[in-house]
Amino acid sequence: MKLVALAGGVGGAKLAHGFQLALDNAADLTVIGNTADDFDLYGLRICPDLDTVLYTLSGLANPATGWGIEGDTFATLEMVGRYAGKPWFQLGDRDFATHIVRTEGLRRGDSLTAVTASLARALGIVPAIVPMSNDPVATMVNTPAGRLDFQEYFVGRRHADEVLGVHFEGIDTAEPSQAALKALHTADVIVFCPSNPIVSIGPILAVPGMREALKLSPATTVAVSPIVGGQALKGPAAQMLAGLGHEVSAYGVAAIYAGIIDGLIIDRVDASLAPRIEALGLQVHVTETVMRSNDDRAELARTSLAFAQRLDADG
Ligand code: FO1
Repeated sequence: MKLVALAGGVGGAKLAHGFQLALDNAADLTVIGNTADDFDLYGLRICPDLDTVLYTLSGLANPATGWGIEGDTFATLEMVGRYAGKPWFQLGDRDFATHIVRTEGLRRGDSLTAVTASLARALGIVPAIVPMSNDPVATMVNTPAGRLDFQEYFVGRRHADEVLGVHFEGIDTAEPSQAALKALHTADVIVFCPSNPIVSIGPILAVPGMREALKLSPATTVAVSPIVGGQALKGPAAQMLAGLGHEVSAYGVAAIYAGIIDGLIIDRVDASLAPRIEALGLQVHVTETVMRSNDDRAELARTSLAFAQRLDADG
């Protein structure tokens, strides 16, 4: 059973970890990661979403934040701060190593796919972690304060600005990575992890050719709603959905994904939304979706797979 998970930030990485725990053979899992959050800082290429998956699947992630490395120290950043002013983006010493090695690989001419695979191998990760594209794509957020780079909006200004629009710079000329296309082509099940539908899953779907690859894939495709009880479990998904005119609910997520997925997993607290979601032509499964422990991650992973397999069997 070949499984592809589309993942953005922390929620996506947690469910990807659940699949790694739940599958008999973790090599059957490919995680396609969002790279539109990527940016350059201090001359280094930072890929926060790929790194969150790398650290989570290797057991290195900081459980308090979900991103960065547990127990990391910040001596390098402290020194950088003495030279270049107060840092606004927290990069730990060990995390810096990832960015240094990645940047060196990219400068050498290796693709982001190759560099990411090499980092994953070094960390002992069995599933494939592949970028949506090898080409740079940058999420830009339109706010009343003007157009902001994603990390400036998200981290620098703590996603406090109203979101008037979002666009993905470079997306028109970006190509999907061959690794992502191949994984979609051979997948039995595709899962959209509970990541922000606008800025985490949105860029992956916006890469030209990606929607077609999803449509052509023989896989059953299900998503897990990142909106529970009208709120995002983490991050600015709720404000973004509202700002862009979507309903802030699992129904709003369903409406965005309708036509691309076969089914949506929603939380028990949202059970009453099921009939409206079904009216969009989607199957619905209601379960606990909040992942507080590794057991929760594995359980949600097993539930997602069983749901997809049931939809497949129902034809
Ligand atoms: N998120 C923050 O809120 N503040 C940070 O200082 C921060 C640093 C950081 C460093 C490395 C990394 O891989 C991720 C980091 N993140 C930080 C998370 C990241 O910016 C966001 O979670 C994603 O871009 C949204 O998916």
